Amino acid sequence: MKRTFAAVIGIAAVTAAVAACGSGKAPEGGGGGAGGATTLGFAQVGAESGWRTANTQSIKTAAQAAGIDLKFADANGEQEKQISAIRSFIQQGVDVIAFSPVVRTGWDAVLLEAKNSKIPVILTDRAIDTQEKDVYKTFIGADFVEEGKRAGTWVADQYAGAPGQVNIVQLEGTTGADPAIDRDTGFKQGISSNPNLRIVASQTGDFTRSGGKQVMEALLKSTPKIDVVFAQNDDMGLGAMEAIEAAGKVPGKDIKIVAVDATHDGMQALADGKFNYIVECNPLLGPKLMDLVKQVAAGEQVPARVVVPDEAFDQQQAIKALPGRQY
Ligand code: GYE
Ligand code: ZN
Repeated sequence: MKRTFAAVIGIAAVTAAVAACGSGKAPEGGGGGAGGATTLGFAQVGAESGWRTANTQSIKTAAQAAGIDLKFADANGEQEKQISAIRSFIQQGVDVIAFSPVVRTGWDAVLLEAKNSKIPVILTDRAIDTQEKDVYKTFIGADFVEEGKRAGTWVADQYAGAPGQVNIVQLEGTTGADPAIDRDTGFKQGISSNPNLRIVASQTGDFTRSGGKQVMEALLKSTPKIDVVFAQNDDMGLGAMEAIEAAGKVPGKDIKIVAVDATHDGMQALADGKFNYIVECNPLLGPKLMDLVKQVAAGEQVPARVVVPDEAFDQQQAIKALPGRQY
């Protein structure tokens, strides 16, 4: 039974490969790698956070496991660099291009170039705004509005029925980035059920630990009473945690910290009681991405949106989950 099944898969795979090379139906931009391996050009945001490091690792490992020839570019957080990386992938004639857009806008020109070269594009992790049609095949990633909403709802529930105004500061991610915009939207929806909750300051920490620390240091000086920090990622929350400690206050008690990502360091802070709640954002997109790469390279239809589901953790749940976490 097992053997028959494997054989069928083997034949199906061979047929798909032949179809991809010879039918003329498959996208033609790609020169392909040596021995017919699919070539993927991936343009990464950078290495701003623990999430990003885990995401890069997942993509590299999964490409290798899938036998995909990966060309990896790191844009160091700069859109221009990401655009030139994509252009160079087009020139090299890769089979598929995937990227995680630094910001939401400004991609139309380069995506039209990819389209004209018949190279399919997959948005990974972050979405874009575009007026152009059919410039990407699919978008794989989390629902950032939902993540923000879960964080906001937790805060609203914590202070349900408590008297007096609750002052929240938000540490935003990279300005113009899809997760920064969406988590802000979702968080505001989440806290809207409790009129005592007030966002008294909201500033970007660029999704980095140092950014979160700097912003928090300034906010601790300028804002007399801060009850809650909503950090749009763990790294900024960890930076804020350091700033709070340096100011002689106790993170998790004097000032609560709610974050998004659930990376190892964030989960450790939560287990230690220095964070209060984390909404997960799973960075391990590699395996599913490689499936999609193979499908679009073969000219197959793929769903326009692939949502990656997330969990959420309080202290007890973090203590339980930590040992088994992969990132
Ligand atoms: O939450 C943050 C990273 O796009 C989901 O980018 C990603 C975000 C993630 O820098 O840590
Ligand atoms: Zn979005």
